[in-house]
Amino acid sequence: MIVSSHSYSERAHYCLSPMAQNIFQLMEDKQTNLGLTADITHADQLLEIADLLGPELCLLKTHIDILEDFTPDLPQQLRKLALKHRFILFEDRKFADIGNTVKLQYEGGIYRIADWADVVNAHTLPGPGVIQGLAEAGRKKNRGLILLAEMSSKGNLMNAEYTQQTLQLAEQFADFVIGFITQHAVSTDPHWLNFTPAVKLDESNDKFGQQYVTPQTAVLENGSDIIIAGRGILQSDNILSTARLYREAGWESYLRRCER
Ligand code: 5BU
Repeated sequence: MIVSSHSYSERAHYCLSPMAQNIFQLMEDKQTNLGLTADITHADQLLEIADLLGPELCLLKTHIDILEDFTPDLPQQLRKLALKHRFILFEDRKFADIGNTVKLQYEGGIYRIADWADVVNAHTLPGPGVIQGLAEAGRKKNRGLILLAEMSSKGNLMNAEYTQQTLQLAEQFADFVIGFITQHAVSTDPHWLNFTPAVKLDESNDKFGQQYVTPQTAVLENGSDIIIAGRGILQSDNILSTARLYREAGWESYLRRCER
C-alpha cells in the first residue's frame, strides 16, 4: 500500500465528513498525531490524566464501561477537558449488533454515548445495518464512525478479505465513516483516517497476545495517521514526559512521511 505523503491539512479538503475534516485540521494545528487510550477504572484519575496529558493529544480514547465509579456528569467533565485542550473524544465501544440494537446502545442506556463521544467504532461483521443504525443517531449530531479493519491481537480472524470488505462498506457511508482502526493504511484514498492502537516505544507484547508496534513503524511503514498508546505511557514513571516522547516520535515520523 502506498502511504499518502499529503499533509493532514491537505487531506482535510478531501473529506466528506466534517468530523474527519476537523480531526485532520486539529492534528495539523496542534502538531500532534498522538492518541491516548485511557483504560482507567476510576473517574478522578481519568480526569486528572486527561487534563495533564490533554495538551499533547489529538484524541482521548475511552472504555466508559470499565469505570468503577461512573456517574452521568463524567462525560460532560470529559467534554470540558476536550474543549479546553482541543482533543477528540473516542469511545472505543466496538458496536457489533443489528442496526436497531446498536442505535439503542449508542443513544441510550446509562452511558448515552452519542451525547458526548465525538467518534465511536464498530465491527463490520453484522453488515451495513450496524452502520445504518449508528448513522441514524450519529449524523444529526455530526459524529463520526470508525470501522475495525484490522486488530492488533495475535490470532484474530480479520483476514485480508475482511479488511477489503470493510473498506467497501466504508465507501458506502463516507459522510459518516471517517476511517479505520487498523494496523496498516487500508486505502490510498487520502480522506480516510487510519487509527492504530497497540503502539509502544518498545515492541514487547502482553500475556494476552497484544502485539505492539513502534510509532515509527506505525506511521512510516504502515501508514498510520493517529497512533494510540496506552500502557506504554500509563505504566511509565513520568507519564507526561513519556507522552511527550510518543508525541515527538509520532510527529517526526509524520513529517518524514510528508517529505517522501
Ligand atoms: P494498550 O495499553 O496500549 O495495550 O491498550 C490498547 C487499547 O487499544 C485498548 O483499549 C484496546 O481495547 C484497544 N485496542 C487494541 O489494543 N487493539 C485493537 O486491535 C483494537 C483496540 Br480494535
